[in-house]
Amino acid sequence: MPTPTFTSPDLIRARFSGAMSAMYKQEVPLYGALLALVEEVNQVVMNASPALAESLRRTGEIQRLDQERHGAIRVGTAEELATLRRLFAVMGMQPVGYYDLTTAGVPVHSTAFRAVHETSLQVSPFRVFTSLLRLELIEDVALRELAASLLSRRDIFTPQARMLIERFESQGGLSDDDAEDFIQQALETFRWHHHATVSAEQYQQLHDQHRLIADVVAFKGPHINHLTPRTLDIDQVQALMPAKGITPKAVIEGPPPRRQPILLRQTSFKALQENVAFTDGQGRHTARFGEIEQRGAALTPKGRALYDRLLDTSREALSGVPAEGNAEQYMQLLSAHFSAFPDDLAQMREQGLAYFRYFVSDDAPASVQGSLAELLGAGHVRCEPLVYEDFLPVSAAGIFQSNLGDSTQIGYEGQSNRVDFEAALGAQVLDDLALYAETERRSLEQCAVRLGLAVLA
Ligand code: OOG
Ligand code: NI
Repeated sequence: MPTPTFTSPDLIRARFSGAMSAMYKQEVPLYGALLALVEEVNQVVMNASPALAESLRRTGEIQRLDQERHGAIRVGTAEELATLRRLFAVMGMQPVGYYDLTTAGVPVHSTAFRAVHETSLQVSPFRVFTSLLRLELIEDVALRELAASLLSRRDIFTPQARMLIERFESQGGLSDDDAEDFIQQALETFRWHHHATVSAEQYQQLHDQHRLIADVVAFKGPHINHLTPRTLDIDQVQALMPAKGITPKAVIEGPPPRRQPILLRQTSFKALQENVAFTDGQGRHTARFGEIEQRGAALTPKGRALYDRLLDTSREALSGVPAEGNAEQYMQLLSAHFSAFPDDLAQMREQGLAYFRYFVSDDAPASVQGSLAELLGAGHVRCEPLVYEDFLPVSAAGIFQSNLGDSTQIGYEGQSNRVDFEAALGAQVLDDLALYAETERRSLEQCAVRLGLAVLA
């Protein structure tokens, strides 16, 4: 028998991401408007800054820019989460990181499914922020039982999707035809359902407990609730949104504007009020929204600790949570506090605050001597910061809250519970910092080989 040729998981992911974007554009036309605006601004930024365009070319980022997006879904049971893990594995996506949102008053914990190797990320950086509802946090016993019974009665995967996941696992891959079929079948899980599975009264009860609970429990599936394109200038897009009929949330989450962007800045537009059919009549549900993000350098543990400290002190200095009324004051506080974070790549590198990728310059000699610092100084080696591929818990909570129309921040008692999350997932989540460190190390090894050095440090 000839050996079967399988479609690369990276290509399945790239195609799935494109199919999802097309579906969401149809479902939420405002997402299409946002995409067009982001593309327009990205083009203006690249034209105005040849240095940035050159750095995007050198890292290959430029090819992934216009197809770059992340989405988010919320599921209700361990079985749903574990099956999603297997579904995402078909597309070369693995769970990275653990995010506990209960401290911010959102009864979920989460991970991000994404590709982990730099070559895969370059083909498609598509990521899905995936949250599991923590039913145990619903205090009302009858309501908790209602939620559990609704969840136990639904299957969010098509039988054909389940079959193709199993085939992928047993064969070690999917043929082109199967991959195409898989993409269509997997898409069904993320589709919007106009029909709710509950009565109007049950919906109200779930909703009154927490709006998120109604969103997770009252429908046939975990509809994709947003898709987020990557912009090169989030302040610009935020400023231009109103003119396009899009109302952004009050503040951009994450670090303040900088010459050298770090981590992740995000803003979203308010969730839409959509008509839904309950089992006994018409109603409305608010869940789906649009978001944009600007990604910057991935930070080392030292850099991240500094970021967390500066964010905390900025927020402590603000009276209340960032909102409409104090948005300007918050941005000023952020900028003032973050002046303690070097805004210069050489300093960020020398102080060990960010991860980098190293490249040998085209005109470097075939063999050289020297330390990394010396070779960088001589221009034989260049570096670019690694892009942050993950999420930020405080920012994610802000995005959740703005879309749940909820400005209260009362945390649930207790208890980050990574062990329970991983038991539900059926696997451990990967450590994002280890992934960045490995990418950096691989790039140094490649440079050493090219320059005829045993090591480069
Ligand atoms: C997820 C919100 C978090 C982000 O970009 O931080 C998120 C959700 O609303 O389900 O997507
Ligand atoms: Ni998001």
